[in-house]
Amino acid sequence: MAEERFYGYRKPLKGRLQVPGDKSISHRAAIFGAVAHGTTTIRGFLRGDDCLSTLSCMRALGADVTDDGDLITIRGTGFEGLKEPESVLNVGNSGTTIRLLCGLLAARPFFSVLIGDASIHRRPMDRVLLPLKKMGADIWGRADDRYAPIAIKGRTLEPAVYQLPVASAQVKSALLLAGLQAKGKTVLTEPGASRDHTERMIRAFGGRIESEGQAHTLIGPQSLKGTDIRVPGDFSSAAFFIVAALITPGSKLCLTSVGINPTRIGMVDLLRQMGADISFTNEQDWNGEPAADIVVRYAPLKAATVGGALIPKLIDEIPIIALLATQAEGKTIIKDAAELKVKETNRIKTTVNELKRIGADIEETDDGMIIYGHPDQPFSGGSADSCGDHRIGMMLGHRQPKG
Ligand code: SPQ
Repeated sequence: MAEERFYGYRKPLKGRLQVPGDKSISHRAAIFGAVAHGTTTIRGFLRGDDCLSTLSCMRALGADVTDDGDLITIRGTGFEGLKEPESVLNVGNSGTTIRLLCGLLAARPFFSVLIGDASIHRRPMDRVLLPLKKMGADIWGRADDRYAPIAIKGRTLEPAVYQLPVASAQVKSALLLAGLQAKGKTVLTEPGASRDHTERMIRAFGGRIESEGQAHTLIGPQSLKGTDIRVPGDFSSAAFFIVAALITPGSKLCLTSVGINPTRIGMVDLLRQMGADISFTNEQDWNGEPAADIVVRYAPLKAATVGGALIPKLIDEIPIIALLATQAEGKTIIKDAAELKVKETNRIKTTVNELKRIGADIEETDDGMIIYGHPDQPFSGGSADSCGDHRIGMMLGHRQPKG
């Protein structure tokens, strides 16, 4: 009975809803719109702080951006139209912004400095700075290039032939943005498939890039052409509602026009393995990005083990998957997820600690966590802290005390 459960909502969740636009795609649309020639319009842009930071950095670099509250219009002047910013570029809390801008600005012939908030200044930047230096970039970071602030004296770069040590869309995208401006063939190889929004967006803006398995090849320099972008709903936002429905008996939700890019929806494969009833209808193509309505119904779930190649495809969903696993019968193991340690917080620690504080049976491991699901045992309750991390805050928001 719904009212006897501690986790989940008291009443079944029923209806249709649209989640906000995809964060990763919004960042890229703002950057590519500014460096393309001609007009780009963006519908469905995510007006969260992170993407607004990207937009404000692009404005500071000279991009002509107007926002009527619905449609964003960028009149792009090509890579060569960007100009030296008058002040430091502040990315706020956005790792995507700082890393992608490193790649973009390393090839522009001017000086720029990138800063962010305290969390950004603790996140590793050497993963981007080292390969950019191999391309010839004059780029420096605090503590032997490990952290921001970052200073860049832009110059002509060599193309990259680089094997990424970890699957990272931000590293890949930074190097692709640099490679698009360098003369010759850039070839990047990843150990696993990270999200491919940059590759799709290069094509949407008339650029050329080949992907074969985990190898991505482009020949620079390239000139891009402005286009009309529709940003689908963010699967990572939809994930919170999917879990809310899955843990609340009697629920059925339809989440409309959500991005279902295969590199982003590893969680759907996992949920099906756990016994979830989840399906896609009304499939569409939005500028090369697949989108669909997602229909999800409550179902009792069983534990699963997740690791390997699936991890990059559900990395941002792991906190909410951990919560879900507390309500799935048996022992769920999440492994090969050490990358979680270098997100806005160490998401292995924050997920485990905060769920433990309210009574979950969960333990930390070196590269993930183990969750013992007890669907029939209420949590003890208590207070928990998002630790300033949006994905932890949203996960904890599902907690609804009994009584
Ligand atoms: O921008 P930020 O803060 O790094 O965003 C996060 C998030 O959870 O909001 C990570 F903290 O998502 C990353 C994601 O984990 C966004 C992203 C992208 O848009 O390219 C790629 C992923 O990171 P990675 O490790 O693949 O580079």
